Amino acid sequence: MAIPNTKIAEVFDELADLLEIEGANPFRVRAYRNAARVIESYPSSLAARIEQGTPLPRLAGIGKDLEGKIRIIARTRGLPLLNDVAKRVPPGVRELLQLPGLGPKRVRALQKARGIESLAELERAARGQQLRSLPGFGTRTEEKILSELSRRKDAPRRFLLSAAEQSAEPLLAYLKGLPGVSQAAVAGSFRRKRETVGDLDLLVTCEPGAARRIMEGFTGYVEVAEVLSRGPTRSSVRLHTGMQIDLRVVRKESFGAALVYFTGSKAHNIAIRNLALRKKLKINEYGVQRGPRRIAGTTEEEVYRALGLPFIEPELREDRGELDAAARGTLPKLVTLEDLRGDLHGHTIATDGTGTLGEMAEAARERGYEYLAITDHSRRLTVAKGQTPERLRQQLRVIDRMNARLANTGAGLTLLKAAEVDILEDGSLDFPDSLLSLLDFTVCSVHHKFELSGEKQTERILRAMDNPYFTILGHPTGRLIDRRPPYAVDLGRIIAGARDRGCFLEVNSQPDRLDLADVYCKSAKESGVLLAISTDSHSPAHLGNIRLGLAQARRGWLEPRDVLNTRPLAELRELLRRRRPRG
Ligand code: DGT
Ligand code: CA
Ligand code: CA
Ligand code: ZN
Repeated sequence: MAIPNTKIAEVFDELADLLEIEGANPFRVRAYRNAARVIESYPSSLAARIEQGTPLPRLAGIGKDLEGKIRIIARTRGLPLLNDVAKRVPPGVRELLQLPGLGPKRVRALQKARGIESLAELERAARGQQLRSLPGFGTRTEEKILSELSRRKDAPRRFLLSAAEQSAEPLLAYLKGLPGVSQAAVAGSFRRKRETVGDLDLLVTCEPGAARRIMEGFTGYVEVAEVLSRGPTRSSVRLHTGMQIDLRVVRKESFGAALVYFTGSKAHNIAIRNLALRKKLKINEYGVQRGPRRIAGTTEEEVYRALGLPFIEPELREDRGELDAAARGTLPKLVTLEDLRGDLHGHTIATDGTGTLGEMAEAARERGYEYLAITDHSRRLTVAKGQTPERLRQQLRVIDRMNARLANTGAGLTLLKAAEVDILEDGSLDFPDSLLSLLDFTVCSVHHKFELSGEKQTERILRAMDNPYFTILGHPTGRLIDRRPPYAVDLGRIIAGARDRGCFLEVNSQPDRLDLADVYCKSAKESGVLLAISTDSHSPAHLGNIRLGLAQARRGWLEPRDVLNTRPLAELRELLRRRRPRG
């Protein structure tokens, strides 16, 4: 599998960070950072081109030298230069970078002026009030560092699903490539696609006698920072990213039972164990037994069948009614990536995106989409270059021309004319109806006044929904996972309000938003409110985040019919228009 552009960009970003900490020439640092931005927003896979032997496109600021490095990264997933630099920077210093608010500049200052080379040394210095006098720091920074350090100690660290993927996918590929490995899978919360993951639980089966060498291969993986335990069938390591991994080698005839057990959740496991007891069966990670006889264990299907149940998708295994539904034959047929015909939330360079209209369209076409909505920001959001009515009108003309061209070339893609319109404090929308009426639909979002009381915030959004040009509520709670709590809002009333008015709710796929969260997706579905699974892309590459919103939707039991963007274009247009005044 070709390495994605975002991963290539990460290598350059890390290189830039480390060089900056070392005090390298600022132009050199900037060149790597610039390369990272250009690469991550390039709409198609550079590594795939390299694999196919297609010449690389001309990329702004990327000359022969950088191109050579891109080729090395694409081929080896690494860069010798980065390894060299990484060896020169102490690992403790690299860890400092993980604290929010500590970029390479500050890390360099800490190291140079205070000799701080680890989190422990940082804590000592902050407690001794030795940071506040550093240029660019101050009392507040010092306090923030202390509170962040104590937060990390209290809360066991969890990783965003997207970050967990970056550890899990290459490791899984590596394990599959080890001699003697037959099957390998990630279980645990990662497989259930929870929005955050505590640790990764890996399972492999192997040929007889290979277990020991596989364990050696695992603990010798290049990303391993620390081996926590090592045994013949189970080992644990911590990667440089901080992610902990448990690997278990299981027998082929137990793979299904182990997969069920270690996929969990714990609550689901307990529920199926109770069900098994009622059926006079015994279930554990080795298999299902009736008396002395083993009746299942090789595959998950077999294990569930032994319990009298159909296969239950991992995303549903949370003991939220899935066993009853399975027993009654009413499990949802979950929406899949193939069901999604387009994306209803994307930004361009007209506001805070990094891709042009053409680049966004090309990326959507490459995904085989029927439609992509362009939803640049409305004027209030000045930090994101929100568009004036004049600029929006201009953009609509460009979209018309582009659609004509797309139609002529038989691209099969239509750009939808939309905007992400701010919901103002009084519940009015940031553009006049006369302008909104020119759009195919709107995504309406709260971007300020997060601190309103629950009552006021709920009223504000419901009032906005009263406007017939309100179509989809964008990122409905405003939360940023682990960074910003949802604003106070009564989602029960919002869901009922959306149903009564015929509005839709968004499942925003940004890795740290995933908003609406799974349980609210389920209540919306049960109320008959359709959801839009959207990326809120700010670059062509972000269109790929759709898998994360999809995961949240599947955890919310959504089927294709519950999702707005499974509709073919003509049907979608009908739905988007249904609240509007005729004429
Ligand atoms: P995480 O890592 O906190 O994101 O969540 P999980 O679900 O991956 O939990 P983890 O890593 O502690 O354990 C993996 C699976 O192993 C878990 O989903 C279910 C199973 N498991 C762990 N402990 C227990 C237990 O005490 N009882 C049962 N029945 N299953 C357990
Ligand atoms: Ca886990
Ligand atoms: Ca675990
Ligand atoms: Zn947006």
